[in-house]
Amino acid sequence: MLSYFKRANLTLHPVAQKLFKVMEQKQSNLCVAIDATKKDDLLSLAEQIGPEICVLKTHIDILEDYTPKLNDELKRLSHRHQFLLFEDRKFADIGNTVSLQYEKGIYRIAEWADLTNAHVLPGPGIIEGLKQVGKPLGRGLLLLAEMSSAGAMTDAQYAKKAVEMGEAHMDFVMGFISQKKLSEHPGMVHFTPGIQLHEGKDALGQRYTTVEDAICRRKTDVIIVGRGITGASDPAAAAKMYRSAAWECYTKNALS
Ligand code: S5P
Repeated sequence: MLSYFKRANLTLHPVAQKLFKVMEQKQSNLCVAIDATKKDDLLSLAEQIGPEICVLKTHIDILEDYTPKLNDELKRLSHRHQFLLFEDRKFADIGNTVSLQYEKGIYRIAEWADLTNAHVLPGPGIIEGLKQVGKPLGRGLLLLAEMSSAGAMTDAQYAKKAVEMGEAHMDFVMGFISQKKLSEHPGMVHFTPGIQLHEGKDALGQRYTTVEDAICRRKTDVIIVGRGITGASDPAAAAKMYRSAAWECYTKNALS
């Protein structure tokens, strides 16, 4: 398999290039989902795990004390620790509406998030709408091709369509949220949520698989870990452990 370093040279997408380089420099293919509802918790966790991650994933709309100043604080942290910011907005509307949701409103996502994501349910207009806003700012988009939750409607046919839509818009789409590698294009990055140390589930339909299963066997690129790290008694130590496990799988893949 190609190294991330080689893949950086096989894509023209500015965010994918930057991500591959950060991954190689930091030896990290770990994205942490910090689903905090207070901004101090978000910032303090980001500060603790910053050195271990290539991407910080946020749900900005769950914060109870959001102020626009947070955008700058997140940007500062991302520069200091060299990680990218991913707002997990999961856009799902017609092109015109999502372009407004992405650019305007309170959160101004396009202003600070290097990447965001969208469902493909509405068809390619959603990509066009987000692209109008994000491409001039040098942003990137991930498409949700498969979901981790039990009973998800993202079957093989749906995932195939998502990949086709993504590959037809590679000037803005840089990858997928999926449970396995779906696209053979070296520039497409696969992010996989639903990761913990052991297989299992939560009380609300989330399903977990392991780092080894996602990266070694299903050949995805970046693991997304939330409560496995943020709920640990020492989140920095947990992040270190997930990072090295995921990196070890990647290096094994890259050698094969
Ligand atoms: O299919 C998905 C897609 C996403 S982006 N399943 C997911 O769980 N996610 C997100 O990943 C979810 O919104 C959450 O922020 C994170 C998983 O968190 P965890 O605590 O279950 O690891």
